[in-house]
Amino acid sequence: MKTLARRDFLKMAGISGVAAVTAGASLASGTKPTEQGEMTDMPGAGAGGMSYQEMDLHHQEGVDKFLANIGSQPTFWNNPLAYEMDGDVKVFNLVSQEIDWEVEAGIFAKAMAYNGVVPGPEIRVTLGDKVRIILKNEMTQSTAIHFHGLIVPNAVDGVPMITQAPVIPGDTFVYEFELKNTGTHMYHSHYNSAEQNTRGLLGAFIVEPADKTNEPVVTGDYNLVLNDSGLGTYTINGKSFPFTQPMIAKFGDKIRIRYFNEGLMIHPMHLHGIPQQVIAKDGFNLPMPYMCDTLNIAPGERYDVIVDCTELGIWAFHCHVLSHAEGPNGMFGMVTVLIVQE
Ligand SMILES: [Cu+2]
Repeated sequence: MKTLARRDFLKMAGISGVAAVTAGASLASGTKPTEQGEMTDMPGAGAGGMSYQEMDLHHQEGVDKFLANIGSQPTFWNNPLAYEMDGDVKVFNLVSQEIDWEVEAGIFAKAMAYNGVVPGPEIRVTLGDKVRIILKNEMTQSTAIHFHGLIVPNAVDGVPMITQAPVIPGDTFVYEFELKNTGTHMYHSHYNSAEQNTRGLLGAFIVEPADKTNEPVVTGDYNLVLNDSGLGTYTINGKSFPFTQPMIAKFGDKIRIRYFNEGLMIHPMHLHGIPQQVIAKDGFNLPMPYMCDTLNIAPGERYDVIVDCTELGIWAFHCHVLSHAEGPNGMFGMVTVLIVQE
């Protein structure tokens, strides 16, 4: 990931100087995680009695925090899981644990995570590969892994009481199969899933074709995992604005964005300034790619889009259910930007 100096960002934005902001008690977020993980944001609530100056200050604080945070999470967009070879089998290890996960700086939520990160690390393999995924459950709840979108033998479909026994605390379960279909897929819990998936037991599972001749040639490949509910806020890759990271591209770059919705709500993702070309749905390449500026992603869906970075600037990129993105205290939740530099 390229880094962007703050002065360059401001220069690109055409901002010669940002008003000095005093550190206030208020966070930019309009939503706060709770012990119960309930959504507590109330759009419009909290504006009562706030002057426009206070509202402007809170919005500014959020943007300043976002700028200060750029580059602080180098694995934000791609966090591949390493594997070991056992003969011709790629062996991946996943450990599920209950952890405190920092959704915003200094704000921790009760999460469930694979290998200590939300989302879990990306598994990226090639069509025809043989994989072994070893799950060690270190949580206080039972669990199991479902490989969402992959064509696998029924015995490794990961649905407790239907295809396997629950993986109880302390136990290990081994999933082994061969990759029979390509595309953008995911792995996630299929047990107490409204809680386990939204608290973080999920990750990208990408199967590339062995022959890449027909794959789009891109300068960047970004995973954008949407989630809600379990961590008490709305997240992109486990983080809520202003603690998301920007996508940074150069003029003329062509980038691929892979969307995943692991939450309980729909999230129409709107990129300002540049259209998105949708090339695949649920891992299936579309016979007729189409253009849009807002792409609705329902729970369980994946979409692949291409963005031609033909317009310079800092383009807001956010969920257009606006109560997932902005309140009287500023932007929060499912917000990031695409920066197209010279
Ligand atoms: Cu949303």
